[in-house]
Amino acid sequence: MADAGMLRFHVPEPEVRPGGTPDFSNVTIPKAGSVPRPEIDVDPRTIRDMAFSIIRVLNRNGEAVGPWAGLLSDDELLEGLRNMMTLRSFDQRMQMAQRQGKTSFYMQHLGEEAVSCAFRKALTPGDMNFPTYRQAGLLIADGYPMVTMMNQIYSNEADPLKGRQLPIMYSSKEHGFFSISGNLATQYIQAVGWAMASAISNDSRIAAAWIGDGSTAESDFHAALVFASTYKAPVVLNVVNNQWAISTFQGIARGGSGTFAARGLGFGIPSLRVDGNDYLAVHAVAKWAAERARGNLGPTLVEYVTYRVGAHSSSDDPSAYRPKAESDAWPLGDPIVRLKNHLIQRGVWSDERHAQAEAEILETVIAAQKEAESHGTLHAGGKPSTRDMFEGVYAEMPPHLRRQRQQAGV
Ligand SMILES: Cc1ncc(C[n+]2csc(CCOP(=O)(O)OP(=O)(O)O)c2C)c(N)n1
Ligand SMILES: [Mg+2]
Repeated sequence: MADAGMLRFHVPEPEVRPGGTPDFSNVTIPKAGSVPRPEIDVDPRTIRDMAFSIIRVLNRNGEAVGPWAGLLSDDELLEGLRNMMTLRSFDQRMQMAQRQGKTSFYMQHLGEEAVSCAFRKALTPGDMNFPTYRQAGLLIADGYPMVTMMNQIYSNEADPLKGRQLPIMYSSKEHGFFSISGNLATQYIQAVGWAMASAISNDSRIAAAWIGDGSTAESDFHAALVFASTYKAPVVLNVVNNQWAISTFQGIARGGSGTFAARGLGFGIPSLRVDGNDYLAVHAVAKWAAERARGNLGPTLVEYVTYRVGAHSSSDDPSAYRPKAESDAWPLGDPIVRLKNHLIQRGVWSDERHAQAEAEILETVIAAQKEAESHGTLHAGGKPSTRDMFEGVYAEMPPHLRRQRQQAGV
């Protein structure tokens, strides 16, 4: 019997803390190829169990199996591998640049490269992503110049945003990448609104919303689901569950819902979970969801099950809140290694070619870095002009800003 008069509330705790042995035995991993692929106009009530399973294509032997396999050619897969390797190499160099004081701040994607790189390939030019800081792969996979990204990271004279944004908070309309906002979950309501506007203007462009596990606790996430489901907005609702929200484990934001995908069920939104470290599975599910959106079938909620191997940001030390070897114990492996093994298994790749590609990519990233550094870094060389701070925000500059500009003498 409950204690009469003694009320308690419940604070979920991670299974293991620093010093403990990592344990993911509670993460149920279905066999690759075992989850069916429904028609895109499926009645969401008939696929509720998909919100509790995990769609996987690549098996332990590196083979692509099951109904979600077979969409990508050798060349497309090789390009996917190259994009993920480029993102990883880019991250390594920029993380190092942060340590060298060339930028104030950096956030990497280590272990999560497949999510954004594969998703990008399921979209059509003109579609609009509303990303967080953990989806630079959308830009890399779309051919956005690395040197432009670096110019912004360094806040140098060639920074396309002229020092008015945090480093890594990119923006590119041409590449379907809405300006990143540090205010998390705003991406969800904005994506749904953009998608509705696209439909209102009889356009064919769809939107993609992005959010992390932790940020689904924000009310914007839930408000966006109301609008998306009621109006059947042409949007793909992505939740990247990388197990951590800085030092808070995913169980806090997930609460009693079992999975993040299950959050969509109460709204009648088809909700799937996918192995976020499986390039082929991510791409196939993204394509399925994008086709639904473009076919006026409404939103799809997709939970990418992955793991944040690196620190949250350059300001974070994960050893304070999780066991050091936890990422090694993560049961879904590494996305680059898994795609590499698949390509070797297909007979179009080898360890030697991989090592060679790694060296070539590093060379390309270093060349871009040299070029960016010729335009300046945080504490050295060219900077955006002080005048830029006052431009480009208001159509007509308000009097207080005019006064400040005069005082600054620019
Ligand atoms: C609305 C809002 N609240 C708090 C923060 C501070 N903050 C920055 S990142 C972060 C954790 C987000 O975790 P998650 O959503 O899981 O994304 P991840 O970093 O794991 O990709 C928090 C709380 C913020 N940026 N915006
Ligand atoms: Mg997270």
